[in-house]
Amino acid sequence: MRKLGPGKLVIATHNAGKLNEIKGMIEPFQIEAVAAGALDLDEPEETEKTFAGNAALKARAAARASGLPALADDSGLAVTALGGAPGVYSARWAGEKKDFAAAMAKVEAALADAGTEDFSARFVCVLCLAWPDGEEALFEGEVKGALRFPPRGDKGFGYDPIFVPEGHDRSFAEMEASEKRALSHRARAFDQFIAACLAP
Ligand code: ITT
Repeated sequence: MRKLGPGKLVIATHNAGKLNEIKGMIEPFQIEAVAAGALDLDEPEETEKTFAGNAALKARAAARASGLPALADDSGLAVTALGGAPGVYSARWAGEKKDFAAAMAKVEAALADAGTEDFSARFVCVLCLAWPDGEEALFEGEVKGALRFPPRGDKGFGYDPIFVPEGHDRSFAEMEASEKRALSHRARAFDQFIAACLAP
């Protein structure tokens, strides 16, 4: 696998929650993380139906526009009783205003409509590293858990207040960043990225 040497890496996301987590994970390495927003890069439309497809589309666009290697994250919440929804549409369920209180209420209502007692869910993250010459690599991570209502906690972002990871009794939004980092879908995908591209 092609290694990433010291230098700049574009973090191809416009989501501040993701950006913070990824910056924290990259900190120990000799990599200078540059946010897509700081380079004024466009936010491409996510037209694919898979996490991998959308991660690649975002990373490719950022690498091409910047001439630098770029790392994109496509992620979401997959609820078992909803057939994996909201899945790749997790951001869209929050609408244009990015209202995640509304998105979490939508999930709760959909579960009530389904009349199910199965509240199991997982968070999925696919990272794509794209190089300006067109080479790409994908890394995937997931964390299993269960949904719990009402939402609890004020840390994290997105659907964190309703997601309780397996083996724990607090939601991601009730955990310190370091605790979430030890468990999360993003951290698991990131560990694979480190092993393949950053470790000597
Ligand atoms: P970028 O495409 O610019 O990265 P986005 O928010 O549109 O930002 P996605 O299309 O990947 O990103 O949407 C994923 C959504 O899933 C995101 O908006 C969150 O609400 C949710 N999500 C992903 N990871 C999460 C996490 O660790 N905790 C809570 N919610 C998460």
